[in-house]
Amino acid sequence: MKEKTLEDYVKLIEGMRMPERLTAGLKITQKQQTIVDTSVAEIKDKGYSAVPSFLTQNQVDDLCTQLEPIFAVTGNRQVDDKKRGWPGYQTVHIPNLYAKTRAIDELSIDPLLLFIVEGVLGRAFQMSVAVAMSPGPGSDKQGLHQDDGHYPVPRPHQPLVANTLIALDDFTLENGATMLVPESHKWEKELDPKAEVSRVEMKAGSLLIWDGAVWHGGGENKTKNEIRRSINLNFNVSWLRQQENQYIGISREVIRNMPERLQRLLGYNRVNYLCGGVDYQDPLEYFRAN
Ligand SMILES: O=C(O)CCC(=O)C(=O)O
Repeated sequence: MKEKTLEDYVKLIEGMRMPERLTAGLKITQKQQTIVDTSVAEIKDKGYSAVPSFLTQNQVDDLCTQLEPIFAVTGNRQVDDKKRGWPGYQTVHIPNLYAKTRAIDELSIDPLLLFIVEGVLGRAFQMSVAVAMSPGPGSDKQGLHQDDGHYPVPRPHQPLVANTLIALDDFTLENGATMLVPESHKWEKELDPKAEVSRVEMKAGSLLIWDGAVWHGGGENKTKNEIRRSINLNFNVSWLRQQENQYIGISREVIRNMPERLQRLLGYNRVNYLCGGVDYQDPLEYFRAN
């Protein structure tokens, strides 16, 4: 690495700019803009929103084929965690997806998805963790939980996490369609066990997105032969730590070959002027040069 002179540093400091939005240059149709506006308003109000036909059946089929080796290692494990309220058979999720497959790269930077996430979290957001999920027959329901529980801040608070499920199979009451407690993202209190739970039934190809403060969980899969596959893309504000360490999880070689928008989404980006930079430089430029 070449040593920098005082002049180099002065140039770098003076050249510092706010990073562009992750949505910069993306185009959506008027119809999609209406979906974004409706979805963001619903998430603000109720805590979650479902977008039907987010993917076509061909896209769903393609994802299922590409992700087959990953779904092959999901399954049930027996849990005896009565204190946490998750006893029974719980499915094993598979994280660190970008290290294992290229199948979700384009999906992760889908314009409609990014505009909705930006509407919920604001301009500074990133991928927190990407997971494959496929609770099968015999999976018990999950305990209701919040996805932003690892950030110890008082509630209610501004949205810190926008979590999503992209359904690759139909979500039905029988196979465990997601349970959510409407408006619970506005609560100051802990979970109210008597709170009314809504279920989101949706067709394969739909997108479910929620504020990470909403109490929710997967339902029981009561079927004999249906799995409920989904891709879980979990975003958070980029001034908080990612749930999964993307810098260590994904090799430099894999990152190097990704589209720039995805590199930035995964954390190779600055927040405002200084945060996340290296030696006064945009981290992606620094990464490319070193
Ligand atoms: O499978 C679902 O519907 C929800 C999954 C979930 O909330 C989780 O695994 O944390």
